[in-house]
Amino acid sequence: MEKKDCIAMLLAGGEGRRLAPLTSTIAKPAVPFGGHYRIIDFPLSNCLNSGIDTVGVLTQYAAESLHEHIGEGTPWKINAQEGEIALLPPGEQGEYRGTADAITKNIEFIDKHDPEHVLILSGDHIYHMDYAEMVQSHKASGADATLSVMEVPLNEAHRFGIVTTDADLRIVDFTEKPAKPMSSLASMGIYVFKWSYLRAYLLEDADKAESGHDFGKDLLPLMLGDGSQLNAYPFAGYWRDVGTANSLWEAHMDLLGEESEFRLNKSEWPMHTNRQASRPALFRRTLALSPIDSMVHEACVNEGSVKHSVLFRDVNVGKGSTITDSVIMPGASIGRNAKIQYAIIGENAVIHDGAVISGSPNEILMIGPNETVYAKPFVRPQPVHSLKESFEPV
Ligand code: ADQ
Ligand code: ADP
Repeated sequence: MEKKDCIAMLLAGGEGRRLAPLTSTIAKPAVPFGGHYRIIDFPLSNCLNSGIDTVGVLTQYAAESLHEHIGEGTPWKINAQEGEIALLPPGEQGEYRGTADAITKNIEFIDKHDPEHVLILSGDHIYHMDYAEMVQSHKASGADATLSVMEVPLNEAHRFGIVTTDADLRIVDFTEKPAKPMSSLASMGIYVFKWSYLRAYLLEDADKAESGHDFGKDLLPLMLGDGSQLNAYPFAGYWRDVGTANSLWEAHMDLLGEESEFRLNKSEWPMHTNRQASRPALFRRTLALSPIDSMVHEACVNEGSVKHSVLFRDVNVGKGSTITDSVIMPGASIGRNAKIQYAIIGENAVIHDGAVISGSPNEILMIGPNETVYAKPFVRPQPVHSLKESFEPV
């Protein structure tokens, strides 16, 4: 096989516990985003637009949801003949114990392509990024590894790997998710390594009983401790880790308004997914008139009132229902006179007439895919004491 300059390995196997119940049956990277897409479409489209034609996708938790979405990878292929988008679930060597272990267990795949550099990506970020520029900076500096970094709000810094650099952008300190962050320069979880260098570290780490086999917790601190040259690559664009309900909700709100912070589909940076946009949205005659400050996608039928929200395709909103500051995923059905605010409603969920789902800006409520919500809270029957008490919805 022809030697590659750079291939990408896309980590997509995490459980996404903080996004439960949205991730109860699907992997976090398969969660719908922005009307047409799933989160993993962002790194996959970035690869295509950056000229990276070989991508290994590491799947584990709810892998089928990603395998079904990605298939042969045709929508993200630069050229039908060259390169490959390969699905790499755990094989005979057993489960992926951490992000680094997922790469170690696929050394054979990487060796087959014989790359000079390997780009490690995460499946749960919303951004447009030209990886070719990052790889270029990595080559120019001659670093062993280059980490993409950006400033995040200090009160969120505890969610990230935090780096300190010297004046030449060489990393002098890295702490994974510090309880009390001293700086707000965050690692974006996007790394470029010289393959020969990373390969040696992966093999060393594999045998360590005390290691969690994770890039952020184990490998990067070890490399830094050994005096390796790790450089920072500052990223200036829009980037969000959407691992929590609030961050996923905020990234959707960033799409709205005239001054939207993030535009999904730029002509110079097209997004690709596995389905074509189809039928238009339908607005029946409604008192509230058209949706305000919202994105409404194809085949929606809206008879209610929609404000500052994102409706994915095939969403139904019945008469008298109000939807504000919310995200309604594909196929969700909202009955009549329901009230939804500050919420994320999962794919194909069914919200019955009169149901109220009311969160707040600090507490976004999530309803899982295919879940049903009734007007009155349904309380599961207590252990049977008397027949009369049991099986009665309260
Ligand atoms: P986290 O986002 O917490 O922090 P992690 O949970 O390791 O990192 O997830 C990274 C990616 O790897 C996700 O896409 C996840 O699905 C996937 N993944 C997790 N475990 C996996 C496994 N066993 N097999 C395959 N894939 C797996 C990381 C870094 C931080 C950095 C943030 C930026 O550790 O330093 O600041 O990303 O978001
Ligand atoms: P999730 O955390 O939603 O399960 P992943 O499966 O991708 O998502 O794993 C992320 C890792 O971060 C897990 O090991 C989890 O224990 C850890 N983690 C979860 N919540 C936090 C938090 N608030 N701050 C730091 N780490 C966290």
